[in-house]
Amino acid sequence: FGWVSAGDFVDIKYEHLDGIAKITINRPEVRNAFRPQTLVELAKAFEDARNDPSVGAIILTGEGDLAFCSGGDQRIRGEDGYIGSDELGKAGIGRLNVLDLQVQIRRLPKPVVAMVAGYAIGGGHVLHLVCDLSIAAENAKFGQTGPRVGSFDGGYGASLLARTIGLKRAKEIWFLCRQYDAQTAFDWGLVNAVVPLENLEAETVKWCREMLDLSPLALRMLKASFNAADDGLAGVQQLAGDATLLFYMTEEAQEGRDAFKEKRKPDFDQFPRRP
Ligand code: 1HA
Repeated sequence: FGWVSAGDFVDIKYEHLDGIAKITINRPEVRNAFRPQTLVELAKAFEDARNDPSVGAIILTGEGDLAFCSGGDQRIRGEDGYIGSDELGKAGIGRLNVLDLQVQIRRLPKPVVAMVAGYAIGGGHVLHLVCDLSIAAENAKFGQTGPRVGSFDGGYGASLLARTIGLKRAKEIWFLCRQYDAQTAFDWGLVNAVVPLENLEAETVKWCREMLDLSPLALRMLKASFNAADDGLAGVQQLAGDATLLFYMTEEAQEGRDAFKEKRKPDFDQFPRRP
């Protein structure tokens, strides 16, 4: 495909291609389960993709064909969360820092597309859920395992799932811990498309390229608008922040700034009081 590395990481790969950033969880030996370090690296890559003006769409995926992500690495789950082997695990204190990543993906004002081959399970399922779009390969499998392994994500993991596919189905997924194939996920509105595994990347890149042809500001406003109600005041804040961004670009707002700098009274009479 011609992806070019955009940074060196241990647990992930971060690459760019023609306006698209691809972030890959790279721990295939554990079905791309995440540890605290994985999430810190993901946060850095997403932050870079957010700040890079050449990036207009972001793909989140997992290395290999067997899994998108299998959630928290159960081998390093301590008594209060997932314990890192570096400074993140200092004093053996556990972390649930995937929650920060979920928020980051939703706040990031560019479309994020989950590219799912194999398992999207547990905390890995919630990661695809918080992405704006999901493209699945035919071998994709979706599900939550919390009540089986002694965990639950009652935040976006439950509420956003219910918003996405309905309350009864969301409760079924969480209460029974079954696995669902790609076709069922598509029928339920959990993914946007199902394609043969060999076409997964091409199809995902195609969707990204279509978005790259569109107005970035319109996409930004839409993402903030879709999230606003569900994210409460934080959602309103983001949408209002975008309104401020647009307002700053007007002569009316700039008159306020200029008057302050020129130590004069602002002249807002030149601007209409719109009906
Ligand atoms: O719920 C939360 C949170 C909630 C609130 C706040 C923060 C949260 C953070 C995280 C989570 C969670 O993610 S809880 C849910 C944790 N994940 C799971 O319960 C899924 C566990 N894995 C599986 O069910 C299966 O492995 C699988 C359906 C993904 C794949 O099955 P498969 O293809 O039969 O492979 P399998 O042989 O099971 O796995 C291959 C290797 O990967 C195994 O290691 P090996 O025997 O080769 O040494 C397996 O142990 C390892 N592996 C798979 N998933 C994980 C894992 N190792 C550690 N952690 C995993 N999650």
